[in-house]
Amino acid sequence: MNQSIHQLMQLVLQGIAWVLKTIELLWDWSWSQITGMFNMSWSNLAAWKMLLGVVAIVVLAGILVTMARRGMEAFGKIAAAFWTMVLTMLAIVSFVVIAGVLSRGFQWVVATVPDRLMRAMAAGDVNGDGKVDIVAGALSSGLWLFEQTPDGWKKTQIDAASSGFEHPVLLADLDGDGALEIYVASEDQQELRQYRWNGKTFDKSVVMPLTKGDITWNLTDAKL
Ligand SMILES: [Ca+2]
Ligand SMILES: [Ca+2]
Repeated sequence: MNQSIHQLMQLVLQGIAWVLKTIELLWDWSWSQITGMFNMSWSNLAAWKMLLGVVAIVVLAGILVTMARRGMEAFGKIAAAFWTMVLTMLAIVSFVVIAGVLSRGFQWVVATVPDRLMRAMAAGDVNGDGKVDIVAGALSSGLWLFEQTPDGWKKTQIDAASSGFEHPVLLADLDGDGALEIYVASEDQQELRQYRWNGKTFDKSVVMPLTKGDITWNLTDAKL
């Protein structure tokens, strides 16, 4: 499709160039005839030819006046048509640009993890740097942290020994100190765990055991 559009544009440009070249040729030939008539020697002409020449000059003056008036009208129409064409092209191009931006966004990969399933993700500032992080629980590759840095998203494995089919995560400030903790249902390890940022790394503790074989669909916080 892109190649067809380019070919169509080339055809349109070639057509416009051909029309302009034809107009230029006709203009040059006609103008050379007009100037040639005024440059010729009138003194040796017969009286009837001089009279015919005067009539021709009067007619020519009328044609030039009409041409100037029509030319002004044509210039206005050409300018309006050109402006309409520019606006139309901009409208079409804006859709193409929107499609391009959407495509770019679709191709934007934050990070990848070596796993085949990741059902749980939560967003919040868990390391106190003022920027929102993403914490994710993968099927078997562990618990992951994605941080925003000036160079893009930085991926860190918080705990390799945490896994489960759902492996849900919750970011909440349950101890009320103003900082988010990470709560994770580590199903394979049969533990509901808490991770707290100590300024350098995460301290892990067990909140409660989980029953073997249970699926922990989700974690949520609530005021009881
Ligand atoms: Ca952060
Ligand atoms: Ca807290």
